[in-house]
Amino acid sequence: MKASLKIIAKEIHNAKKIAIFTHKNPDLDALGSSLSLYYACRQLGKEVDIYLKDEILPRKVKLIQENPIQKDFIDKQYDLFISTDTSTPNLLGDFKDIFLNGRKKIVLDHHSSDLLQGDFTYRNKNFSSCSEVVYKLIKELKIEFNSKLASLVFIGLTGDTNSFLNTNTNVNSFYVAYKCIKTGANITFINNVEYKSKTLKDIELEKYLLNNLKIDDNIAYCLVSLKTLQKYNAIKDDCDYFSSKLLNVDGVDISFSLIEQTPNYYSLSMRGKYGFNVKDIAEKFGGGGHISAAGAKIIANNIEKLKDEIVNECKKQCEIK
Ligand SMILES: [Mn+2]
Repeated sequence: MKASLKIIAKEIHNAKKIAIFTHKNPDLDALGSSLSLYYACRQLGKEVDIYLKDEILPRKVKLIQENPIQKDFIDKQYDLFISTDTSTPNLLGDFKDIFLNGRKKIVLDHHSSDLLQGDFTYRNKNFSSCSEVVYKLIKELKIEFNSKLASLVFIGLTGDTNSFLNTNTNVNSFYVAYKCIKTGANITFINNVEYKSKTLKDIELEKYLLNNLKIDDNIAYCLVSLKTLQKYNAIKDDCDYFSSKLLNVDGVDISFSLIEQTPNYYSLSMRGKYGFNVKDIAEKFGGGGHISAAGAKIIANNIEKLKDEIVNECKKQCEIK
């Protein structure tokens, strides 16, 4: 059921015990939105826990500073389950069934697909990040927006807008960023950790990207096999920015990276310039996301063949445009 943030704030006020969930393979918005909500609920004096199975990368732990996330669910007879930044049930990973069976569920999101529904759902596609949704909710909760909350909201914002460069960046992104900075979000620290802390391994991977990128008309892509990952002692997450970086090339409208995470299991990450819808392409491969930033997980046994299929879908999408 669709609900206003006013009604959701009332539900939070009425609850004693709250559990918060977000999507697996958490990005900065998943962490920023769920953790800012966690601390906001704590400020209200609620008994609150946050659950996520995934290991958080050291750089992300450094960003969020404290890590209260629990891996194992404890059934405390919660009054309320809240999910942030999650569009479909499967993205809740191991907590999917637990969440779906919750006695009262709130869904806070900004994706356009709406397969995950709560008893109270607030989903606003006009926001570039779910952290902006949480910012608005914090205002409704009438609690102090302090520097800790501001830093977490800003982390989500900078993540989902790619430092305010993605086409989803809009007046609300800058408005909330302004509020965060005014409230004391430590943007110098956040920018240093997120954008200016490359390791030598990162530089080697960037060299790989620059040496191996391919351009086909207005489409740019890079393939990374498991063997390559192993050679660089890297994991998929180390290459997450490849697709964004490829979109910076003049004349390129759609970019993607295809990374073999485990044998024959591929992670597709796509980016599109303004007017190019990569969400529809990702959906053709079982994934989803936003118009300008989307992805999918694909099982395949031939990376070249899979790449050709993706390039073909990109070309079709350019024709539709
Ligand atoms: Mn998001």
